[in-house]
Amino acid sequence: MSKPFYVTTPIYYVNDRPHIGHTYTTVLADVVARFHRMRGEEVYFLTGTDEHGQKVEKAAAARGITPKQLADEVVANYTDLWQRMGMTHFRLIRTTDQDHKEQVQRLFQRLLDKGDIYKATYKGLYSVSDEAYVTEMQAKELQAQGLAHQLVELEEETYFFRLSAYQDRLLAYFEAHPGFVQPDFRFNEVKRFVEGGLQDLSISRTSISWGIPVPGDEKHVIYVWFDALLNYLSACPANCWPPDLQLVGKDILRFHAVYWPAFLMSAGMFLPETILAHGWWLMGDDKMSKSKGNVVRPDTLLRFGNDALRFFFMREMQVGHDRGFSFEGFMDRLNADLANGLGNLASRTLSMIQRYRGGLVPIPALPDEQDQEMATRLLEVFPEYLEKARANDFHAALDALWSYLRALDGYIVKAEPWKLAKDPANDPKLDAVLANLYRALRATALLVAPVMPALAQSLWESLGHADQVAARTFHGFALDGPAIGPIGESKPLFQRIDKEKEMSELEAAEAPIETKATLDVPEIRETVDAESFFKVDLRVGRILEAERVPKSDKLIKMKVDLGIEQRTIVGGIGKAYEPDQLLNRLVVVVANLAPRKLMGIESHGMLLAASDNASKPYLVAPPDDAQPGFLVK
Ligand code: ME8
Repeated sequence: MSKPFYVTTPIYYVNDRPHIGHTYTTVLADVVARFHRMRGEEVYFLTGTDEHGQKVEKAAAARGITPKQLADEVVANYTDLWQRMGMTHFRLIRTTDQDHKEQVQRLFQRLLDKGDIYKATYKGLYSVSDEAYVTEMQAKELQAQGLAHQLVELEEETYFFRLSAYQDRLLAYFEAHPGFVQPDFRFNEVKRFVEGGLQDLSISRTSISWGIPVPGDEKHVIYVWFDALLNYLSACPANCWPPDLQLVGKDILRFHAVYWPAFLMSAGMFLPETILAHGWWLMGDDKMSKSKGNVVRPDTLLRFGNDALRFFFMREMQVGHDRGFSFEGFMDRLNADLANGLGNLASRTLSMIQRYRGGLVPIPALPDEQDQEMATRLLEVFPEYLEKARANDFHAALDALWSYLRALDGYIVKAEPWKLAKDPANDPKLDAVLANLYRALRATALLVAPVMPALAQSLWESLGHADQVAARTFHGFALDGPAIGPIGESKPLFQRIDKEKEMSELEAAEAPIETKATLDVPEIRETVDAESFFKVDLRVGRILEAERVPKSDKLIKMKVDLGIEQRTIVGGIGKAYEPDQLLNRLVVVVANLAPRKLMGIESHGMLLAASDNASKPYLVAPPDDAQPGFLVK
C-alpha cells in the first residue's frame, strides 16, 4: 500500500481562543488535504493543541482551576470551530493525551541512552517572559531594548540536547534537500542561523510542574517545545511517516526547521519532506495577537459563510508573505470574485442554457476561432491550476483561474448570445458559446472543490450532476466531454454583501479590545537605511475640519492644512477622539502616502499616532509654535 499524504498544522496553545491566524493555517491544511484526496491519494491530516507549560499553569492558577480544566475549556473552542468549518482532519492531538505522553518519554529515554541528551548545570541568564535561557548576545539585545528586567541569573540542573553535534549534519541535509524549507528566502534564513553556530538546547525545567516528567527523574519536566514537536510522531499511524507537508507560521519556523530535524536525526528517523512557513495576517503593521488586543475572531467572518472565508484566505494570501487584513478588503474580494465573477457567470450561463436550449447542453459542431481560443485556454488553465496547487500556491492557482473566468465574461460580451438566439441561422455559434461556458463552469467546480467544498457542490449540482464533486479526481477528467444530462436548478452561488451596512456591524462585532495594565513593548522592527527612511515625507499639519464617517464608529474624516495644500484624510481614531477635540490641533502627517479609499472616501495621507497594547491611538503633536508645512525629519 502506498504511503498516505501526511499534512500537519502546528498544535495551538491553549492560552487563547482561535483567531483568524490559527484558522488560516488550519484552512490551508484542509485545502491541501482535500486537494490531495482529489488527486486520488489517501491523506492523513493532523492538527492539535499544545497544552503544557508555565503560561497555562499560571493562567489556570489565576482562575483557581487545574491546568487540565483550563485546557479542556479552550480545546472545546477549537474542536467546535473545526467541526463547524467542516475540517477533514483525522485527529486533533492534545499533548495531554496518554499516547503522546508515552511517546515523548520513550523518545527522551532513547536519546538519553544514546548520549544525545545529557544532564548538566546551567549557570547564566534566563528570560522570564520567554521561559528560555539567554545567550550573552541575546541578553545585550534585550538590554538595548530596555527589557533587562526580564532577565534573571539562574543556576540549575537541566537536561541538554546535543544540538551542537547536529550543525554539520543539518547543513549537509539542507544542501541535499533544496525543497526542505519553503519559501526559499525563509530557507536561507534558517541556513544562516545554523551556520552561525548551534548551542546545546536545554530541554527540561525544574521550575514548572505542568508538563511531562523526565522518565526516572520526576522533578524535571520536559521542555514544552520538545514535548510539542513530538506530537507529529505520536499521532502518526504506522504507514504514514514521514510528514509530506508541515505548515507553520514564520514565527515558529526555527523550531521546525532546526530543532525538530535534529531530534529526528538523533532518533534515526526520516525527516519531513517539506516545511512550509507562511506569513502573518497583520492588522495595520502589527501581527494579530491577543497581547496586542487586535485579533479578529473567525466567527466575525463566518457569518458570510465558511466557503467565503476559505476562499478569501486562499485567494488573498501569497504563502510565505505577510498580508494586511481589513474588513473592507474581505468584502471587496468576495463581492468581486464570488458575487460578481463566478456567481454572475454561473447564473448567466445556466439561465441562457435554460432559456435557449431548454436546459440541454449543446454539443458544439462548428466552433469558430474565438470559441476554439476559449476552449484551448481551458485546456491550459486546468493543468496550470493543478500544478500551482500542487506547489501549495493556491493564491496563484486561483488567480490564473479567475483571470480565465474574466476572459469568459469578455467572450460573452463579444459573442452576444442574446442576439444570436434571435436567428436560428446562428445556432452553431450559440451552441459553441453555451458549450464552452458550461465546460468552463464544470471544470471550475471541480478545481475549486478543495477550497470551497459547499459552493463547488452547489455549482456541480446546478450543472446537472447528482454525485459528489469532491469524490471525483482531477486525473483523467474529460474537460471537453459532453454533459451527462440536462442542467439542474440554478441556485445563487453567493449573495452580494451590502458593504456599507455590514461594515458598521462588523466593527461593532469586532473582539472587544483587551487592555493590559503594563505595556508589552513590541520588538524593534528590522533596520532600514537612512535613505529609505528619508523617502517618507513627514509634515506638520493643522486639522481644519473633522466629522465622523457615517456608519463607522472608528473612522473620522478630516480636512488638514499642510501649508502648501489642504488634504482629506480619513483616520481610524474615532474610538479615542471626538471630532470636536481634533479641531485646530497640530498633527504630523505622512504626506506622500499613496491615497486609498476608506468606506468610499479617498484618504490622502496619514496622521502619526503612538499606540498602546490595545492599539488606542495617541496623536503625535508638534510644539505649538510649529506651523503647517514644516518638514519633520
Ligand atoms: O506557536 N497570521 O502555538 P500558537 C497567520 N504551540 N498565522 C498565525 C497568526 C497570524 N497573525 N497568528 C498565529 C504555537 N498564527 C505552538 C506551536 S507546534 C509543534 C507548536 C498561526 O497557538 C501560525 O500557524 O501560538 C502560527 O505558527 C501558529 O498559529 C501559532 O500558534
